[in-house]
Amino acid sequence: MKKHLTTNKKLTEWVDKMAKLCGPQRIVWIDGSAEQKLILENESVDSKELIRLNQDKLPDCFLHRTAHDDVARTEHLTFICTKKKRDAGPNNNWMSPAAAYRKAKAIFKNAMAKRTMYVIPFSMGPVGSPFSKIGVELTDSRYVVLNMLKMTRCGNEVLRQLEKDNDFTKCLHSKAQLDIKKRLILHFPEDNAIWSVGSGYGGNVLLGKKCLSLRIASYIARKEKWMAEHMLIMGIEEPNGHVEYIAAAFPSACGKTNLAMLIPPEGLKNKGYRIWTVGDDIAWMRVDSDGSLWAVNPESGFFGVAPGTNSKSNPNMVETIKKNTIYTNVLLKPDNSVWWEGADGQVPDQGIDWKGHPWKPDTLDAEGKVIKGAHPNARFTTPISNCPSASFRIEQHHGVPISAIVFGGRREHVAPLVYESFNWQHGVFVGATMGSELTAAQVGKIGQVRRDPMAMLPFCGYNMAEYFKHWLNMGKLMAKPPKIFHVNWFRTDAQGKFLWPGFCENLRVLEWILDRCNNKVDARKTPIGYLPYPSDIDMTGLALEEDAIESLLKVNKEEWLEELKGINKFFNDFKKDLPAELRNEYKALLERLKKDDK
Ligand code: OXD
Ligand code: MN
Repeated sequence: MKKHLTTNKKLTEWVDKMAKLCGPQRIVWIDGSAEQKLILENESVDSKELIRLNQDKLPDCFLHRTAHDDVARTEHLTFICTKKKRDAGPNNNWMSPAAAYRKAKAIFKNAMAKRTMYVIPFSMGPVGSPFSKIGVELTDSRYVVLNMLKMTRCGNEVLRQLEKDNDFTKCLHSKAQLDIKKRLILHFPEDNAIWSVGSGYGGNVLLGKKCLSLRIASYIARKEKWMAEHMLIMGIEEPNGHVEYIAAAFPSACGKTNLAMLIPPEGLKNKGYRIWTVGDDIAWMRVDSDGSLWAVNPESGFFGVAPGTNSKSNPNMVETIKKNTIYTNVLLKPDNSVWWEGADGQVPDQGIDWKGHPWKPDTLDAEGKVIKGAHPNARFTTPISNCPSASFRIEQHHGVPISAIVFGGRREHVAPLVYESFNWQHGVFVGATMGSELTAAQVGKIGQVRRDPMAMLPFCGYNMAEYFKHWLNMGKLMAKPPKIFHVNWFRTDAQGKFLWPGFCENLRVLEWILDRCNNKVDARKTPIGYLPYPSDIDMTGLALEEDAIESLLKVNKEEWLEELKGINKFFNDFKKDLPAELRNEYKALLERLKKDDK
């Protein structure tokens, strides 16, 4: 493999120092070439880290299985390590940098013995864009390298950029023994560094993603006056050919990826709508000289959840993952292709499950539960360039202008299908009080609301009270701030049946949102914000139950008064740090609800 190109002393000295700590047998610099990718794939197949899938059906596709206890992000082992505990806030686990380095060093010591240390220079955002940030990840996992090649721009072009930029996030990862008792995901915002050890699961080890692009980036963004958010970015091409962009934040399992690449339902497609996908998970946003907010997706791939992905939920993703994709923890079929619960087609009559065991449908485990073929958090990693709806703006250094910010959660009651905030400050309150109900898939009482402000609770790299202040301040920097909305696709009727069909039909709501942004429709003023008149949501080709749209757009005063009690409790966690503006918004909403006698 080729030698590296860098003259960046800060980088070479750091690589030497980390190599001394981890004791690898050799060091390989990732150059981003197709030849090197092929070598790594072949080596991974030989070492059984990857299984080559049926190349006729799934060209350039591979399967990887993680350790059984290493299948999701481990939030309780994830820490923000700042000198002062207050800087991490009540929303984060905290460790002092000294204690964290000491603990982690003991695990990293010679952890890469007899292994290769790969040096991955990567850029989050298009290389050279003023939005972008460079990181360098050191890892002893080929799986990590092959994933990073899809999820980020990496290799020699980034090293060349580093000759000019010098600064980078120092990312160190080792699988070590993949021992959950020796697993730590540590962030050192004051040192611009991330150390992750003992895991091989994407969210813990693809350090450009949640660790850099959200936790570290949110910390940097506050200082540099921009925003790093857990948001999809999508372009909506309107019948007149104009494309408007929105950014949207939903907690996990609320359909962010599906929304980002939806195909319009017949009625709207005939009108001339089309969707362009910019990103499905992360948005970096800056105020430009035109006074509006512009966004880039720092990633270049999707790391999506496989179960439930099918031609109804996400036809564009079904196309995207047919080639050049790494599947993790899905079922292997006898023909060497893959399957997961909720995939298209028939359930296979046999296969090898995500744990590597022979599998047949409807087999029960010792506790009487059906054994799954794929882990519920099984994933695919695939480049955005595979996606039929990928926006041509993805590589543009300036990103896209954002017309609307949309927050959402999973609520059976309370939140209507859509509402618009009165202004930026009220919109920040709407985002800060966002919540989702726990489902049977999560630990906790079903129906209980978990607050997840701006869907950033696990990803904000500093005190969330300061994050709210930052949002409020950003509004003041914009001459033309995006309008802020809240949506809820999950409202149910008295029998517990969903009132709204969701999926591609959600575009009907986005159409109203854009009409509001362009002052094309009036709205009904309610205590919680502006709501649509039912006739302003285009229902062409959609048959809903009678009165469903009225029920979807109802604001129930009693439910909202109850909701405010939960919000008050949540706000109290931030004590005196909570910005007065949010307290005031709380009081104003309470007043409006009390006054409202409808
Ligand atoms: C993700 C997540 O993987 O939010 O995107 O957990
Ligand atoms: Mn996410």
